[in-house]
Parts: sequence; structure tokens; C-alpha cells
Amino acid sequence: GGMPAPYSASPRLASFLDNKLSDDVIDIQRWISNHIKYTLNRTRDTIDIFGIYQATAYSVRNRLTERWNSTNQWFTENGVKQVNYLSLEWLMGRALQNALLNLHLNEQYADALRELGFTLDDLYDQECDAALGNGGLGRLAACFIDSLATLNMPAWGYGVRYTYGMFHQRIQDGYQVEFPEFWLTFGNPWEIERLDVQYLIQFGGHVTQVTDPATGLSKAKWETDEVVRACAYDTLIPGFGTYNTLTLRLWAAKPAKEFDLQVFSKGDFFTAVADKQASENITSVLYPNDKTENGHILRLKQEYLFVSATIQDIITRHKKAGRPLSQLPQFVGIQLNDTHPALASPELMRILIDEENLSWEDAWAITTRCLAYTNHTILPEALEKWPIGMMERILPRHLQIIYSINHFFLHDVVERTWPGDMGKMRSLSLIDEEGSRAARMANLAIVSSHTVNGVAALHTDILKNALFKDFNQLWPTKFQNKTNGVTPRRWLNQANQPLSALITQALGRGDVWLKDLTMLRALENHANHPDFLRAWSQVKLQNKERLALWVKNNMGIEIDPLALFDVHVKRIHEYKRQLLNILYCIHRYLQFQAMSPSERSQCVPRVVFFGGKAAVGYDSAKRIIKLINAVANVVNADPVCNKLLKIVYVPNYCVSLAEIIIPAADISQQISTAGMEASGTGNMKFAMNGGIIVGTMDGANIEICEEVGEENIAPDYQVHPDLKAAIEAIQEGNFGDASFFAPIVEPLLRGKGSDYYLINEDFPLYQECQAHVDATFKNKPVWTRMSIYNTTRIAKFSSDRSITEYANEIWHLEPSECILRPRASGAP
Ligand code: B1N
Repeated sequence: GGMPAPYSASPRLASFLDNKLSDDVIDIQRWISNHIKYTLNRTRDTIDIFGIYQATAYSVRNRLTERWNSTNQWFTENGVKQVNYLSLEWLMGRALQNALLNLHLNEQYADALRELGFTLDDLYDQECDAALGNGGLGRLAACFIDSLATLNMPAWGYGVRYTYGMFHQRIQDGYQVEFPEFWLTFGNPWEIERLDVQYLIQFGGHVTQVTDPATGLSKAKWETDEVVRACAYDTLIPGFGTYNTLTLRLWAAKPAKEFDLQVFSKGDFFTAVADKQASENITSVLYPNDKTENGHILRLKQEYLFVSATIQDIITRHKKAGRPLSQLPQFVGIQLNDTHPALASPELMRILIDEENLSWEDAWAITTRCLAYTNHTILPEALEKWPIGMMERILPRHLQIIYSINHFFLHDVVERTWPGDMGKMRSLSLIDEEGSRAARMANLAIVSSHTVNGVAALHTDILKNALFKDFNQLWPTKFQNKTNGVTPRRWLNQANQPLSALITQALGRGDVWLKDLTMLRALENHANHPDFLRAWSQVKLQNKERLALWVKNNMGIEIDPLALFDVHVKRIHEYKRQLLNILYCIHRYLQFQAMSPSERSQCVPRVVFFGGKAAVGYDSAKRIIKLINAVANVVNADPVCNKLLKIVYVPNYCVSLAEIIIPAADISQQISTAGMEASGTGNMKFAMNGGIIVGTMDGANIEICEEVGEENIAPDYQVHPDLKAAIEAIQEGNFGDASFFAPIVEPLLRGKGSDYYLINEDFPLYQECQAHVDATFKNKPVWTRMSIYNTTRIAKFSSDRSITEYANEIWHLEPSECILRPRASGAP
């Protein structure tokens, strides 16, 4: 449909629209009540706490809308360059508390609601997590958009509005059981359906050559045989301590026409309705696999729908600003969060060439100047490859374009640099010719981008010197490092209010430190004051009590908040070595059993927490979950040992649970097999909250160690007969069905070659490290000081630092703070 004719608001309408919301408690109450009555249609007799949450959310959203309109107007009027962060995953978690804290409105809202009879904390718990992601990669996008807004960067986030997000995990009889997470059941007050922002997305068919009547030249015509509509849903992203408010735009698939009239008139009602269902399928579910399984048609369609709608939207906005396409790179940056949106390259080429009639050379120059690619893993099973046959069927025009890109690349670049070198051709080609042919999305992303980055120093070195060695030789300046970071607004201010308050009080300059974590260094002046040490450990204890209460209420397990809390939460994957941790737990348990009561009285009591989801089809990961729960059952029921060791498997680990778990940790386990964890971001969240890392020298652990000092982390040194004893305890059936666990533990006994994740090799070091932890934990001042230094030296790992580097070194993007405000007076 065409755009509605521009309309100018009358002075009277304009003065209504310009009216600004007030922050008075009474006005807040009036708005909440109006939403209860007029938006939700509830009365004093039918309102419930969930309704109060919804009404509160709507009233907060109104404030965000005001800021968002001003921000967009500001960016448009100032003609700034904007970056678009394209991610198939956004692990946002809850929005209410984050919005209130970023807007500095939590106290007014707390007061307003208290008088209405509710506490904010109760309302927060009504909200379900927006879990549109698997783990670190999706959560990184969420931290980045918070930093982009806070740093006043002109930016947009783009993603997919999955109807079902990350599955809900239950533990039944020790096994993971998956349940669908239909997060939209009761509506989502944070999203704004944009029926005015829709694009057609085409699939299938074939490509013919036609003569362009305008130029007389031959050009490609893609005759498609399937069409769906992508419809925009906007979520508003508040910056912290700024008026700037950004957009996260998520796409939902809808039928292109509500009913296919032809089919309908033939009377085939069922086919018509079934087609409608099929088109909605495309965005119905997030693929819940972190680095496993690949190559499904539906996933390819998801990726393409996402990319096509996003590129169309970016071009539409650029044109609306009255600019020619030749200027796209000056005004638009497009960041690819891994290869999942790598089809952005052939899609942009297709639109520029087939629809906008640009030449290949011009289109290619524009594409490569806009795109940049972030790699997040070197694990071979996670590198996306699309079978040629599938590409041919679903996206024949894009396959042609990929072939052309490959042709020009191999002939003009590779052949000229290394004439006749077939080895180089094979490793650099966009097409994998070994076995069944497939398009290598990483190679496509590298060739199509001006910059490629890794997510931690070690990971970038591995990209440059191993995985993408030949590309690095070809284009040495293309590769950069951008170490990950996490937002201190959610991971410190929101998750750990007591620590945030202590820091604000100790620094004495308000909460500006939340925009500049380097200020935390000044806290080290207090690190020898007994009062400060006491206050710091008191905060930790308070957080441990909060977690203990959660565990008691939700799992019925009693734990002692004075015990050492040892936490291992992240996706379950062999390379993350939850198996190493649980084998060590078994070893500890066997030791406690063998001790005399007086020996036991010298030991440090521990609660070991595990949490995380296994990909649905990942058999070994699921057996590891069962082993942890089997060991937990035995250990927790042992009257002699359970004072010294408890094991808790927290079900359904997610963002909102992380906010309770992370601040309560004394130590966190970051023990991936060296070289396999690209960065890790949990490590940063724990350290930021004063949790000491037990870690291998992998990913960003290396850089955290450099910053906080090696004396303030517990490096995973090297131990072996003890591991054997732990495995034998499993084999003897002490933790239930031994044959069930055989596939995960027997390879460890079979020698180096089959211990792919080096559990045996690292066991001695790990044991030594854990003993060191126990000894240090007994010395409270030393332990607390270690904890403090983790927080005070974590500045580097704020996502504000990451985003500043991306803006300066990849996007060439300037901050632009919106100073437009709606007029506060002017109500007619
Ligand atoms: O990305 C995080 C890193 O901190 C982690 O080390 C890394 O493991 C994680 C396919 C992935 N890499 N690759 C994925 C996710 C979903 C999927 O379908 C791969 N996730 C990571 C942030 O940089």
C-alpha cells in the first residue's frame, strides 16, 4: 500500500501531542489506574497483581515512547550515520526494572505503587523473560543495545519475534525435559505492533534472463513461487541517564494475503488456512541449539526472512531521508552477529542490482563498505554451511549471486595473489567442494565485509593464525579484536542493588560510575578498612541468603548461606566441562567419606550450583545433566557428608535467574578446554559482582586475569588416580544406573586420544586449585579483598568499552545526544 499523505497537526492537536508526562507520584498513579480501567478493562473487583504489572508496564512504555519519538526526530534532523546490529538472537530478559532504573524512576514508582498496595519486587516477578536467544551470543546483543543507547549512539537492533522462545527446562527424575515457552500468552506490553511497517518476502521458483526495456540490457529476473509478509514489532530501549531511546525491531511472519482468494473460491478452505499456518511457521520457534545441528530448511527461511525484511527496512529509511543509494555506506553500518544473518550480503546485492539497477561493481562497493562480521566460535560443528541443493530450491537468485561473488573473488583476488595455488583456492572458496557441495557462510561473510572481528584476544589470534589464516594473509588489516563486555546496568545495578548502593555510598559521587567503571578503582583505597571489608562481605551474605531462600522455596533444599557458594551456570556443552566439575565433586565426596570426624571439622563446607540447558538432541550433554542430578541425590541425602557438600541443579537457568545466582557466588567455574570458549561473558558478570573465577586460560579469562591480577583469580593448575576413583564410583553404581553414564566417562579412561576435552589432563590442576580456594576462603579479609579487586578492576569488561571500540574502529560512528524535549506546558 502507498504511504498516507503527509498531514500537519493543527496547533491544538500539536499542543496535546507535545504535552510531556510528569514524574509526580500522583500522575504515575493516575496513569496506572487509567491503564487498569481503560486499557485492560478491569475493575476494582477484577484487577489482580498481573494486571497491575501490565498497567505499570504500559505507563512506563508511555514514557519511553515520548523519549523515542524525540530521539528519532533528533537523529533524522541531524543526519547522523546509524549502525544496524543484526542478530538472530536477543536474550533480553525482563524489561520493567531495567527501564525504571535506567530512567531513574524506580523510587517514584516504588512510592506510587506502595500507596496502591503493591511492592515493585512483586511486580517484577510477574514479568516473563524475553528469551529469544540461546546463551552468550544472544545476551551479548542485549548488553550491546543497552550500551548503544546509554552511549547515545545512533543505532537500531534487528531480530526475529519468535512466538516460542528458548524452551522451558524442567528436571524430572534427574533428566532434562523440554516444554514450549509461549511467552506471548498474556500479551507483551513492551512491544508495539507496526502494521505500517511490513515487507514482502519471497522464496523458491527460478531465475530467468530478461531484457530490461529501459536499458535494453539483459538482466536476471527471479520468478518466485512463495511469498510471505514480515511485520515489524518494535521494543523501545532506554539508555541509562540519557534521554536517548533506541529501537529493537523484531520481525514476525504473516501470510502475504489473509486468504488466497483463488484457492478460496475453488472451495478449498482447508488449503487456504493451512497456507496461512505455514507462513506463520517461519518465525514460530527459536532453534534451541547452541552450536549443534545445522542445515534445516526452516532455519534457512528464518534467516532469509529476517535479513530480507531488515535490508528492505534499512533501504526504505535511507531513501525516506532523501539520500541516494551511493551514499549508503556514509550513513549506514550493518553489523552481522555471527554468520546467521550473512545472507545480508547477497540480499543487498540483489536489491541494488535487480531492483535498483546498479552495476555489479557499484553494488559490491556499497555492500562491502556497509557490512562487518563478528565471529563467535571456532567449533567446526557451529560453522554454518548450506547445502547447495537447498539454496537452489529456496533462494536460487541468491545462490547465483554467491557464485558470482565467488567467481570474482577467486579470479581477481586469490588467483592474482597466489597464481595456480589450488590449496588456497580450496580453503578460501565460498563453496565447500569436499563431499556434498555447500555454501560456507563464514567465507561469504568475510569476503563481503570490510572488517571481521573476534570476541576476545586469544580467540582473534586463533582466527588470524588458524581458522581464517589464509584470509588473514590476503587481507591482514581486515581482522580486529573486540573483546566482549557486559552491561553494568543490568549485571550490577539491577542484579545487585546492595552492592550498587555500597559502591555509590563509598565513592560519594552519585551513580555516574555506572557509566564509567574505571571509577571503581578508587574503592581500592577502602580495601584495608575493616568496616568496608565487613560491609562488602555483608552484601555478599545478603545475596547468598536471597539465593538460599529461592532454592528453599522453589526446590525444597536447605542450604547454609555461610558455606562457600561454587557456581557453574551456562549452556551444557562438553567443551565447557561440567563433567570435570562433577567428577571433582565425586572425588570430594569420596574424600569426606574416608575422613575422621575431626578431619571433617577442618573442611570448608560448599554448595555447588549447576544450571543450564542442553540442546534438545545433544545426547552427551543430557547424560551429564542426569549424572549431576544423580550425584546430587546421593550426596545431599548423606547425613555424614551433606554438611560439607551440597549439590544443587537449578532448573531452567535464564536471565532472570542469573540475576539472583550471579551476585551470590563466591567462586564461578569458567573451565572450558583451552582454545574452545571464544570469550565467555558469564566470567565478566561474576567478577563484576566480586565472584572469584576458577578458570582455565581460555577466552576472555586471560584478559580478566590481566586486569584483576592473577593473585585475585584461581587459575586451574594441574591432578589423576583420584579422577580414576571418582569414575569407578560411578561405574560401581553409586549414583544409579552405571551403564547410562558409561558413554560419557569411559572415554576418559581410554587415554589421551579419546579424552577430547582434556578432563583427565586438567584434573590434577583443577584439584589443586580447588584446595587453594578452600584454604583462602578460611582467611576472610584476604578472601574479601580478592572479591573487591574483581569488582574494582572489571572496568574493561563493561559493554560500554566494547561498543566504544566498535564505534571508533569499525563503524566510525559518533555519539549524538538527543536534547529535544516535548514541551512540559502547552496543554490546552
Ligand atoms: O558467543 C558468546 C561468547 O562469549 C561465547 O564464548 C561463545 O560460545 C558464544 C550457533 C552460537 N558462539 N557461537 C554461538 C549460538 C547459537 C547458534 O545457533 C552458535 N554462541 C557463541 C558471545 O560472543
